Amino acid sequence: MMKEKIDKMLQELDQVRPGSKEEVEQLRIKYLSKKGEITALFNEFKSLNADEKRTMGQLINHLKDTAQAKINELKLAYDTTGNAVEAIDLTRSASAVELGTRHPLTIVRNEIIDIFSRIGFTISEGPEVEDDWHVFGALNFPPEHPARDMQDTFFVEKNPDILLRTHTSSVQSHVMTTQKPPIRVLCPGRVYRNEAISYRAHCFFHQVEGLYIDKNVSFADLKQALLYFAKEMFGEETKIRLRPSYFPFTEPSAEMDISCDICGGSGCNFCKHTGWVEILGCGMVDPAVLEACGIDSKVYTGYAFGMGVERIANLKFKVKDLRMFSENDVRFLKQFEASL
Ligand code: 2NM
Repeated sequence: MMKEKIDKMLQELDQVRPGSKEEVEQLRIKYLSKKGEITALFNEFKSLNADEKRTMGQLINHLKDTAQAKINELKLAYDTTGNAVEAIDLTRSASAVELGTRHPLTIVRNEIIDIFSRIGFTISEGPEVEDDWHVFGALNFPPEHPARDMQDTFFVEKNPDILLRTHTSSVQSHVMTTQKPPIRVLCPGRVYRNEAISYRAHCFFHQVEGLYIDKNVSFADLKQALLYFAKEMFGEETKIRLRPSYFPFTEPSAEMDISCDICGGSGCNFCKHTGWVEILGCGMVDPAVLEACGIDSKVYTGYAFGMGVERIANLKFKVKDLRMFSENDVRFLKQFEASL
């Protein structure tokens, strides 16, 4: 008789699905309050004989514990104001951790660094905010050079001039004034120029510049190093050509083209139907630069080169709008896979 009552209550407790905090409270009253059903069972229990007490005692205690635990659990579904809190499914497996990807400019920069490190270049880095001397003065830029104008360069302070570097050669000014030749450095980093932003220009971009100073460094050494770079970066069949150019810090100066690997030289939009695409500037370090940095230009010569990382990335990945590189759109960024 009592056993049946207990079993029935256990079954009810297992199946109750209260819809509000009040219904939970009613359940507590129904079973566990002074006038509750379980309390009534305890009163009934007193009139049982010793034998029955032994078996029923355990069952009633179990029922009471079960009811209490159930009600406590049901209460957790509501906050202090009685609103339902969202049930947490503890059995659900955790969502997979999504791995990030390297930024395309990082991928290209790392590849450039890797290629030149195999022929002895090491990395130097320096500040983005610089004084005039390290960006222009030491590098043979005359006082009236247009790059020194507010139109082209971002100034942080005037007199003395503090500015955002317009090329990473400023790092090489530091290296040349603080280290003795032989010097063989690569300077990757962000540079700033005061330009109107469009699909092909931004007010900041990224460079890798190289500098090699030693006794007997020649233009032939420069050409050989750059040919090696072009083949490693764009494939063994890649050809290079050098066109005479002008930079304040090098003499002679040249711009380097590589054979267009998009059309294979037959002519396309990318190479403007010339079969060649420009990828970097270079030259022999002007003796005036060496002297300004305290290096004897009668003993030492050097070559230098500089390239835009965005430019190389455009050639490798065919990105049409340069602004994509700085917008942090994950749908764009996720498309690139790094091996370095
Ligand atoms: C370029 C092109 C040509 C260059 C020169 C120097 C330094 F510090 F030696 F004077 N560093 N980088 C250089 C030369 C950079 O970028 C288009």
